[in-house]
Amino acid sequence: MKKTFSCIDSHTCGNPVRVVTGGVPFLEGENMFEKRQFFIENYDWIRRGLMFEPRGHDMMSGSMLYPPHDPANDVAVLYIETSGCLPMCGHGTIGTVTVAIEEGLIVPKEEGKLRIETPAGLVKVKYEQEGKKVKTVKLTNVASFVIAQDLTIHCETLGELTFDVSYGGNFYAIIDPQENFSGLQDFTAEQLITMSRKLRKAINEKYEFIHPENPRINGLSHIQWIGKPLDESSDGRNAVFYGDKAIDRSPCGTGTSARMAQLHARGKLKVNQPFVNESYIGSKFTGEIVETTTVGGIPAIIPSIEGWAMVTGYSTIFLDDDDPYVHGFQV
Ligand code: PYC
Repeated sequence: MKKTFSCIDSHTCGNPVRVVTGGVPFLEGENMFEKRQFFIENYDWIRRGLMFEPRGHDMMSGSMLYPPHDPANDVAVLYIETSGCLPMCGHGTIGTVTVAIEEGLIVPKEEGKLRIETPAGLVKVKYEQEGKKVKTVKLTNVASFVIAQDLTIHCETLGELTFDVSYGGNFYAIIDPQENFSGLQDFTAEQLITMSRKLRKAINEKYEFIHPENPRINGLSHIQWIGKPLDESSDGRNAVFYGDKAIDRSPCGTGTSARMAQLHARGKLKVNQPFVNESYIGSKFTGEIVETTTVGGIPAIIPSIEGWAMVTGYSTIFLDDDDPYVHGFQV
């Protein structure tokens, strides 16, 4: 059997977003969270084939568009990545919106605005265009909150590390500079990846993290290393580890949301105070706390994230059962 997928490729601040426009499967479910579950159980081979080598690579991520379940919304999105199907992906949303608007995949109900159903909840978007090009995308993310502070874990390379765990659409361990960690600027991506993989496993064995309103969102998926910005005018810089071998090339939308929730909880970031966050490669998102709220009784913020994306090309991809690597591989 040979399946054909049409894709429009893009990148958000350096991190890839492959929007699958043809060949997407029909998904059962009443909402995007249930559809994500159905996809994982029945069609994960599509994600693996389109994301992993030889058709993708360690950092590859993407999305599929579905009709909204609530007619007040514009579209529903499934996120696919080397790491799995995230409940929410910020850079993925910015890339998906850019592709969808520039390529005419969505006709917005209201010019310059979109209401997007994600597995993690409703995400509202504003975008600005110059001619046909989308110049910026600003998303208002799901409620983000700190679930644990000052946890400790032993890192083989660095020794004991203290970290907070914060949710921004995914659960992040945030490792600030401290006695045993001078900051991400002193480490190569390879070193961060090797340490992160072991740390995530150790943290998940020692601690449990469950979303208070949706227990099916659980477990630490990402590690966020903090360090000195490359540009002195920026407010922060991160290196976000995801999947098994990836450091986000963008400042990570859900990671920046989690970081802002953590800074707010520690009294270091106020509502409406812009937060310019750099990625490992120095690309930037501007974040802001729009308002405060609670999630299951836990103090939370509603963050916004603004960034840009570029469409890089079209691809038609075959998943052919005659190919021994039809479902991808990682080395
Ligand atoms: O931008 O939210 C994000 C993201 C998650 C994983 C990679 N990027």
